[in-house]
Amino acid sequence: MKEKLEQIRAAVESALKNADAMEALEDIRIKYMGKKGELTAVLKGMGKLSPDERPKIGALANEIRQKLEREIDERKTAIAAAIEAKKLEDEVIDVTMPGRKNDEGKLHPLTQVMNELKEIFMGMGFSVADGPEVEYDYYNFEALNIPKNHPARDTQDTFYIADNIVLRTQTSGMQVRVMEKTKPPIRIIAPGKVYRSDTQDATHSPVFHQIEGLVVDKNITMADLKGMLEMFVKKLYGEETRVRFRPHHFPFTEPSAEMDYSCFNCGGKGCGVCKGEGWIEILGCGMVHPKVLANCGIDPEEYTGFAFGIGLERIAMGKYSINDLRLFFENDLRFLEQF
Ligand code: 2U9
Repeated sequence: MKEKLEQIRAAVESALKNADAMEALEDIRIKYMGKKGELTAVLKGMGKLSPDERPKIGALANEIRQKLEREIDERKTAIAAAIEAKKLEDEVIDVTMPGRKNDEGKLHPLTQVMNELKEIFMGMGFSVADGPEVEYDYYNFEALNIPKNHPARDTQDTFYIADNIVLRTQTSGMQVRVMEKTKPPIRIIAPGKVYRSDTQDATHSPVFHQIEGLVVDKNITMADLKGMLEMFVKKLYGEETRVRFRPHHFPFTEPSAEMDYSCFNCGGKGCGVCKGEGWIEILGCGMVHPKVLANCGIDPEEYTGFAFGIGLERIAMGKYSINDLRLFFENDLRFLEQF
């Protein structure tokens, strides 16, 4: 037994001399002191020794084991230090070198415009309403006084998911839901994506963005509509901006109008941006149709309201002088990086 132990000690010592990597040291440890290692086997066989032999051999075995463990540890520390030293020698860091520039993420131009408009309306006391893009026919059309045979529902304009489910063509369904649940006063904006089955070109896309707004309370008049929307445009394009309203028609508002603002580029004289008009259209609006109020459970005798709808792409195109709407949806970094 004693010879066997001495043999193991000699074998390990010679193996250690040749071991110059962490892996080799670990292999040696396992070979001799692992669960099935040679030294471990000797220690396990101690029970078979005679009582006077056992303490002597036991002490020797333990001494050898401790020595080997210590040596392996020392070698491991030495190898780790050598690796670290080599790494430091190889990796020369020149702190005077210029840094590498990180690519900076940016918000999409439409998100920037959306955020700007939201901020303005929130500053005027509006809260933001959120809702589904896949919408019931009822919320997208019926409640808004657009009956079954109305041309606005034409399958050429609307993506139908099922008989009574559409991709929303406007965000108005959200306002209907709020009116169903809330007693006026109501002052909300409904921003989001909307879908229309248009053929794509420089000014049409099957998906685009809207912000709609709705105010309902006692004694709300067309004067409130005009005052609030004028204030909005002045906040967006500057205090000197003027607005004008032209009569229009929407099924969900009566009376209805479209609003133009004096060209931000020429101030109204006429230029390339406003195509010589001096005015640029920005939104549609009107007094909420009494039938729509009634559909949503609000008594049109007691309450009145106004609503408006703004197409975001048109505003962004004007703001950044972009002449093709498709650029917003192609995600070409050369375009997006400019904002
Ligand atoms: C309810 C009642 C009325 C929302 C309105 C418009 C006028 C409008 C267009 C702007 C450009 C659509 O994106 S666009 O093509 N929208 O002109 N939208 S009034 O009226 C509502 C909404 C909800 C309950």
